[in-house]
Amino acid sequence: MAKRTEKKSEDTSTQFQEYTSISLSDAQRKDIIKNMLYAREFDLAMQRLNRQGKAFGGVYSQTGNEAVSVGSAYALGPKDVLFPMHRNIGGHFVMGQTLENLMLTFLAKEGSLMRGTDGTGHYADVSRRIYGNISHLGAMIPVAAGFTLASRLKGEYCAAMTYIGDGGSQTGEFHEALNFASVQKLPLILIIENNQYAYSSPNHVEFACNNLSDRALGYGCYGITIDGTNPELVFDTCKAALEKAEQGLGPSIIETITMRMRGHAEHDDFSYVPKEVLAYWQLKDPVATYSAKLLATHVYTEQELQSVRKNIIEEIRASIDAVIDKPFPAAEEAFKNVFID
Ligand SMILES: Cc1ncc(C[n+]2csc(CCOP(=O)(O)OP(=O)(O)O)c2C)c(N)n1
Ligand SMILES: [Mg+2]
Repeated sequence: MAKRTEKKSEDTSTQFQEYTSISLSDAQRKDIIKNMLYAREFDLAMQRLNRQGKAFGGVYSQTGNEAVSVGSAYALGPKDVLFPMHRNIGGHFVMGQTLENLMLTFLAKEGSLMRGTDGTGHYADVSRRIYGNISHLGAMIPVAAGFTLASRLKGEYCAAMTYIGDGGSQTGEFHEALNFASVQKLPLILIIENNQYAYSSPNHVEFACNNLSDRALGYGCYGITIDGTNPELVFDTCKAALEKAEQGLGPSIIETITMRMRGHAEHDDFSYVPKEVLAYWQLKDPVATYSAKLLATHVYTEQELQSVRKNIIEEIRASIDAVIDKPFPAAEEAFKNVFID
């Protein structure tokens, strides 16, 4: 067993990971950090490809959101479905999406799941139970609720997990879907990703309640607000919500508190975000703090974790090389699968 090393007094890297799940095995913890690393490294690769003019359209960084996207999707049962949003690349990896499919889609290449017509992951992959991203702003919540109702009408059961931002939580569709899902007691898990900003608007100009999960009382469903940087806390909270849903107790709103560490998309220099706020959240970086926790608890040695990361970086590099010179779709593709032939 590796020797426990003395923690330096200025090392704050583990202090934010105090919550530990009692239901996760070490093998599952390894799986969680691996998916978080895929998410982080994919994100960094997209930022680079955007600067090189190769990933165009919106590149919405999810750096800082890995504990939410991975911890939540990891809690899903084998029949449950995922409706991810623009900062949930981690969930795609958890559901078994391949790097090749993601790279083809995000680089808008011919042969991708969106036939090259989209570069921000608005695809559905029924075989992997991924349905999304319909819109950034609330339109996905009623569809996810409807998906669970359709299964019920067919005499089947599946829960749906979907996501909305702090800004998107202020739309009419949020209210209509939550109200309907609560009345029907649908197995809907709504994760609110409160990353402090909706584009350049901070929380205090978006809503006046203390916590966005307080709204659950008004709908008659469950609501909780948690730290969104600890994947084990996110996992356990989602598992508990999924269990309630399966018992017929209806939807849950889980507000996860994180920080958007970059601009809304890569074109935005986010100069409106105070530097000291970013510095505070940098200390809570979910990938760094969870890595530190897994080292401190001897789930991984430093060398093992470094090699996991290195292999992921190499895999991502290879997937870029395999896809980058593929053609874009023919212009006619843009006219297919629209409302009128
Ligand atoms: C009807 C409509 N208005 C505006 C936009 C542009 N838009 C997309 S996401 C977004 C802000 C979303 O903020 P939030 O819900 O907090 O999610 P975040 O991007 O912070 O994760 C805006 C203004 C849009 N897509 N649709
Ligand atoms: Mg936001």
